[in-house]
Amino acid sequence: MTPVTTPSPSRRAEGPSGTAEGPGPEEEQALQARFDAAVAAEERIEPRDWMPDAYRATLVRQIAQHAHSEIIGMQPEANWITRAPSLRRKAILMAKVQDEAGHGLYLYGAAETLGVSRQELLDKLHEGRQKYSSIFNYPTLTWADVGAIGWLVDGAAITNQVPLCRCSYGPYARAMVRICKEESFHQRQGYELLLALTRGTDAQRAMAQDAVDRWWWPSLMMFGPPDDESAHSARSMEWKIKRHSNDELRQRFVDICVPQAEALGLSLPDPDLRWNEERGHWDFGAIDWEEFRQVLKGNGPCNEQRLARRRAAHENGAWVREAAAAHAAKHAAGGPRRSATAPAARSRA
Ligand code: FAQ
Repeated sequence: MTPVTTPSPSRRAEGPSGTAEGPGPEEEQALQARFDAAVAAEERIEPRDWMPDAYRATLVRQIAQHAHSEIIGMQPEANWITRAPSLRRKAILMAKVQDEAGHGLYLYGAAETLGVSRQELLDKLHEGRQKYSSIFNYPTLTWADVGAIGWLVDGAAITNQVPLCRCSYGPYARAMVRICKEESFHQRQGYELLLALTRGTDAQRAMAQDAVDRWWWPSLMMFGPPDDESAHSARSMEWKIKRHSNDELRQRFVDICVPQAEALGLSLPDPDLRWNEERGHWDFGAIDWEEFRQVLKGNGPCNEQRLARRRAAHENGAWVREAAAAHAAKHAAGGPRRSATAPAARSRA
């Protein structure tokens, strides 16, 4: 884990000469210089530090999109919880889907440190004003899809997210450390599930191959548009929010997957995949970016269904949020404390 630096008070927005209106132009220049120096020195930017508005906005955009992906990403796999083939598989899948909800919580929490509320972000998701990952707009047609999601989707997520543990913004970087640990279990359970299928009957092997055929290309799209079309990459890399470009990470993922597919006894659906001795990487075929654009526009196979389900879940959960708020308000007003009653309850037991 990257060491956490304590922000120097002089980087804080509320400096001794700060006014209610914020810093004047000269002070702002000095704050900008300090921010740039902190980023260059690999220090962490913390919530109370001064930061450029565009840096804050970029983080809110990326973290919100990431958080939304985690909670929308619960749906495709949750579709298989009731039909998992054994109690063991059901327990594993339930734990995984719950982990994704937890990841959403850490990430909404990280976004809140930037001054946006969770409600505001959820409203934007529900109104289609903020994105979530394209990958979750594809259907899970068979049990093998649960394995393919674990192996490929979680695998792509880890490849993309391990460098985010070194993101310049402290709360996001720290949330990513825990998320990546959990994601690597998810990836292994997917691989192990596929391994069980490929060692099974012909029908099970065919089901595993079919799932990999359908999830391979959408997984490559998770890394975002090619570098020359990526609107935010250059700036995000300067700010050390992103550490690698979309294409670099996509290539890293392909290089990791090819030998793993071989070990599984599965093929990847790309006739142009071949080892390039000169580059020291696997060459791969052209991605259908038109499909990616259509999914982002809302025209993927499951976009409507995913958002409708999310909105319904939010509405159905209103009573839980209200009850939790009422409970918190009661305790804040000095209501009964659990610690006062617990010993008596224990002594009666
Ligand atoms: N889907 O300029 P760039 C998971 C948008 S979590 C949808 O390259 P950037 C765990 C992008 O937002 C998966 N939109 O953007 C799990 C921007 O639009 P905007 C999510 C995409 O931010 C597993 C526009 O295109 N992971 O899987 C996509 O520099 C299993 C231009 O793109 C993260 O969010 C896409 N694939 O780079 C859960 C990781 N790609 O905002 C359940 C953190 C791009 O201007 C089950 N995020 N766009 O309207 C990132 O690393 C970056 O945001 C990228 C995009 C790499 C996704």
